[in-house]
Amino acid sequence: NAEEAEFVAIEKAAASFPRQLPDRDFTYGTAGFRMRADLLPSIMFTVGLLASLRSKKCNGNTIGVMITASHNPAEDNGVKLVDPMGDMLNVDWEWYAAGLANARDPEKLRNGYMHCINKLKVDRSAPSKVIFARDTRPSGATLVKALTAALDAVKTPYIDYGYATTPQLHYLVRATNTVNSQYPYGEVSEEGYYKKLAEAFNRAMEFAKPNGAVTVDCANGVGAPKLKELIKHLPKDKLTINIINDQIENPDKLNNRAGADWVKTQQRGFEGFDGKPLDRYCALDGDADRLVYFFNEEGKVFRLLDGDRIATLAASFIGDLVRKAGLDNDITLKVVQTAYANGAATKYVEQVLKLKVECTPTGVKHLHHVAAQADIGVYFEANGHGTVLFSERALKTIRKHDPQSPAQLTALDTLKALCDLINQTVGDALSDLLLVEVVLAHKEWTVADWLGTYKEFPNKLGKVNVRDRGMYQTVPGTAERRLQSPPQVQIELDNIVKKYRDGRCFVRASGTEDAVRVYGEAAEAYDVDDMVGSVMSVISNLSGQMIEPVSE
Ligand code: G16
Repeated sequence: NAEEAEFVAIEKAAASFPRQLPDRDFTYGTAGFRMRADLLPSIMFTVGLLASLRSKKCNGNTIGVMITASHNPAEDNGVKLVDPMGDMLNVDWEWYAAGLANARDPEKLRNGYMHCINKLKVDRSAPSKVIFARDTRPSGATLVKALTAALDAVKTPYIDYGYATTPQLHYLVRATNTVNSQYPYGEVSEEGYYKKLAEAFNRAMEFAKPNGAVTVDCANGVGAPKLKELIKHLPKDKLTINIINDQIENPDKLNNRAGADWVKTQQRGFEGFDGKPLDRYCALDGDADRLVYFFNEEGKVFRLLDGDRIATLAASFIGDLVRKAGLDNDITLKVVQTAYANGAATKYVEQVLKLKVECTPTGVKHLHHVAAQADIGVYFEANGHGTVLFSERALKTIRKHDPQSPAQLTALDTLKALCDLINQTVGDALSDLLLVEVVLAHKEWTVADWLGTYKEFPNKLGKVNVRDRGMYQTVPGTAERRLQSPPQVQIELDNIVKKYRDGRCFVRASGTEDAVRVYGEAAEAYDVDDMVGSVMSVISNLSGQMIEPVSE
């Protein structure tokens, strides 16, 4: 029968992608499966199976598969699934994704597949469709073969969008699934993405003067060619964008001493950075879903404007627009952060912007979920990953509002433009870049003005490479601020932290790398170095592993 024929096809195709590392269990982490690329083909195959089932479960709506390891080194790769409205895969399905990925032989794969169908109540005969794209990693081509082998085996039609940024794939998924709805998200093409952003940017900049040029470090990743395409669509007189680190033909250069993760964790510019005082720079990561700004002050003092800064800038500007448009009684804003948010940023949002802040565990999937419940939810991780979500309720209110003065009309028009400019599916470095440029232009601010809004607590983010990150578990409900196991680490950490004025420090396992991250803040910069260094030593002594220097 048809079902048995499908099993046979799956087993036959799966034989070409044998599972690696039989003694290790794979997990669907912070941003999907991520590891050394040579370990991934079998997982990619099972992701194909799950994407097909997810699409069937979602009434045949299109599901996205993004092949990327984002900020990780070039030899890694990864995969994440995108749900019909362009958001991350429903968390309830992550467990099933891991179950399939961990099937060690054909029989277990068959059982796992049936388990998904039965438990998730999937109608096997329902229609399905998948679209996928990848970043510039050379291993992507092999992984596409594993993915399409699975999709062919279960007869799920697909479209390969080739190279794309992660947010572009999220856009394409939502555009595909809303094409016949009352509010189509945009044209279903990469071109449509550029047109939507450029048109909204043009509207948002109608009454604003450009504020000099911005130079973008593209991490030698897929963001480089895609930003070049976007520039072709932008109005020439509104913004000058210079591009550096665009060497995608040299895979070793990806995220190597360049890009948003390097700039944020090292707190310095890309290799060779020599910015003139107050010249505006920013950096994308390997799949262009993160953005951080930076510049040199007089005397070559490096200054970082990270995700916290983008959140505060966006929240203050959008809050002002809501007020100026006369909508402050109807629409409220909320800011969503993680434990990595600088304490000074949180204080600024609560005390100066007078907005509510909520804290979630790391991972945009968590922040997005909470932000989506607000009228307008501004969410950014400190690493530059984030966006602003406008709820259906807020959009309706904005659309039907009747402005009472020319000033209200202008604010309302700019607000409407931002609703289209800001990616509603996921953090998007290209969309965020245009958002920041709009705000700086409207406020007539330099990067120094932006930096001057509040003074950050000195902070440091360190990383200890460990063999078994699974042993590091945080206490549920603490937004990853406290470790549950190994218990002695939290005890030692508490003893270390109390030695420092205004010290705050936490440890958590990375969901994207075989590493444990250590974040700390204190009143003095030298205290932070000392405190984070001591905590890293505790972990490396325990795990017998190498400490990766925070900075050189
Ligand atoms: C991914 C996630 C982010 C997360 C980052 C680091 O970013 O999308 O939400 O902050 O990993 O996560 P972790 O500390 O668990 O390794 P990206 O840009 O690598 O996709």
